[in-house]
Amino acid sequence: MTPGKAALIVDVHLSARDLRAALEDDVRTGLSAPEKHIPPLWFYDEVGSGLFEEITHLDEYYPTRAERRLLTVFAPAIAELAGADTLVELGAGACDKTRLLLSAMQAHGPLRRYVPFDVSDEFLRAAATGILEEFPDLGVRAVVGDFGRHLDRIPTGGQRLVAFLGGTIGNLTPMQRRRFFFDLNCTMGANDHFLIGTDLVKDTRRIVAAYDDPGGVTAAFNRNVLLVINRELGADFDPAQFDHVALWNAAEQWIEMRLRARSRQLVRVRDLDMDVVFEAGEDLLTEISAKFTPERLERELERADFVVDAMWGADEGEYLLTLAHPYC
Ligand code: AVJ
Repeated sequence: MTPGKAALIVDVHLSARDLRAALEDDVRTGLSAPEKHIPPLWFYDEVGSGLFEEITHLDEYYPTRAERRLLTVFAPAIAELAGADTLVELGAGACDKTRLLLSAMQAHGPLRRYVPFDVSDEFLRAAATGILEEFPDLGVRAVVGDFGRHLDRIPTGGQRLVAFLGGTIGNLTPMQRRRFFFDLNCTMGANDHFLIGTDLVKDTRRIVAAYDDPGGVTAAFNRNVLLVINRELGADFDPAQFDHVALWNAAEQWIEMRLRARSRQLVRVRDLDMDVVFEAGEDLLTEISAKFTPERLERELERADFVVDAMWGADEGEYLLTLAHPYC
């Protein structure tokens, strides 16, 4: 470490053992449920993270580009409204978006700290190290945790901008979302701000196409969760026997990704001593990705005691950035 430069500090609240226990729980519960499901968190091993990165470059997958466009234009306005000296980033944000925010915050005022928060230890260290190289005066305090459980471990103090980008909030059910907004609000001070990126409801064909590309990258990403379960828990899924399905649930206003058994499948999960039957045509629900209207998001935030400062992107109707602060 160069003298005079800020150090990288990593707080680990989620060990490899905790993660494994969580996967065991999720597989045991999800595969024995009448409607089989597995949380989307488990897509993201090294291969899955690489496939997601590939998805963000697909012509059909518009949200990443839409969010980056908005940040490129509005990061200075966000920095000015938030007036923050600390950026907290929830979830695995692509680093180029982080840089847009950090640069704007630095140009605007006294940027001191960056707190990336993620479940993946390795990902965090790599990302945080890269940021430190570019912003050598920044104090980087990385936190390894699960935003469903460890929001209260995020360092407080100073004036913080808490960013939750990429539309990841869409992976939560309305109940989980409500709980998340409420828990987050409880950890925030009167001068902190919350920046959230959400995909918007739009032409259904366009949304479905973003989750069902003709090159099959999203299908490979979807099936990868079976390979993760095979490797981590000694299961014997044959991914080739499952079709990738992306469908729009109009009642819930979300995309569902499913893996549909092409024929009857008998799957053994060795480490859980568990045998699972998939009937032909039976689905495993692997992800929901909720889409919003600006009005609905504002209502949900207000219900969790947030006040909306500004929304960007609502006019184009493609993607939305929202800045809010706790109502005190
Ligand atoms: C990373 C959760 C925002 O829901 O659009 C992309 C994940 N799934 N293609 C999304 C994803 C299929 C993505 N998020």
